[in-house]
Amino acid sequence: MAALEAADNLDSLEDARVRFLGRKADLAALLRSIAELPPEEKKVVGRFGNLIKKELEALHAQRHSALEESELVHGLEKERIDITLPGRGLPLGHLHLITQTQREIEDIFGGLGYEVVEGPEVETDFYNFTALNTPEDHPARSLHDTFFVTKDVLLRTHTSPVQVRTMEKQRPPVYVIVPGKSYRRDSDATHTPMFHQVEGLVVDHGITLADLKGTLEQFAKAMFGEVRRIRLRPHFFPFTEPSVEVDVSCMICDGAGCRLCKRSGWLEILGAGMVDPNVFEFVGYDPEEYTGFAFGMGIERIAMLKHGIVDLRLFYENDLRFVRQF
Ligand code: 2U9
Repeated sequence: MAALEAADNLDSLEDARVRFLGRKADLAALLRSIAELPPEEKKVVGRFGNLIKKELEALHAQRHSALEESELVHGLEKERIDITLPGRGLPLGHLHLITQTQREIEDIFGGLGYEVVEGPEVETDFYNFTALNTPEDHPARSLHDTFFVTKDVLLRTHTSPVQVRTMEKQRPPVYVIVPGKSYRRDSDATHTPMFHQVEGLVVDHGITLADLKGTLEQFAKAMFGEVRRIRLRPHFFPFTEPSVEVDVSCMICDGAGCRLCKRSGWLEILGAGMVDPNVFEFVGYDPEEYTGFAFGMGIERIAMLKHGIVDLRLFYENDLRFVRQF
């Protein structure tokens, strides 16, 4: 009984059980020997032997459940966790500034009811140039300016072929913006061979240059601030007539003139114009029934102006000190 009491864990309790209650214990031997005792001793030894055995077994059972309970409590205590501690944070990346800026532009035009459309980056000469009213001898069609895959297949130089494909597929009204990568054989501080554009196209009854101006003014204000103004300067593109370049009032000096805007008070943000009737002919729209406007902007340029980034190449060097700032 002292050995069972002294056991302070389930292992030493089991040792004590084997020693005093096991098949090889003195008590077991005593109980086995009863058969050979004279009849008058059998009764006494049998009664006391079994009494001792029952008492030891009862004590063992009691100690066993007590130790089991305390080992459980001890184990739970050891495994206790403080659920009020803050969790370990997982390092989480974020979208590249070009993607963020693209999404911001998409959201602004999305709010004006435009649909976002995407298309192939490898294009045919027809969709990239011919259908966009670009003459056979235009410099953009030269090996010097465009990445050609074969004589008739090339890397698109703008996202405009997607608008051509869209018009082939559906009748007006068309209100779409087309974001995506474009490719030109150009590489210096202000040009990379791959860059990102967002272009827009509207075709409907009675669309005028006033609709274009109002739309781009709303865009400039949403992107660069409510106080911004825009101005349109005459320009030329093969696919629009008339064509314009669009400036926004400088966000540093608000038009007064500073280093960023080279004293002019204005910053060029995009090109635009009324869709040339020849383009409508190529996709089977009646230019007597419909008019439309189109515009195009470089996402890199918009992001640089908005965030004061001075070198285009920073976007593609993957230096995390740059990338993490936005
Ligand atoms: C169709 C008809 C007309 C898209 C247009 C521009 C003017 C333009 C440049 C801005 C900077 C390209 O990224 S950039 O170098 N784009 O100035 N883009 S109008 O006109 C279209 C497009 C499709 C069917």
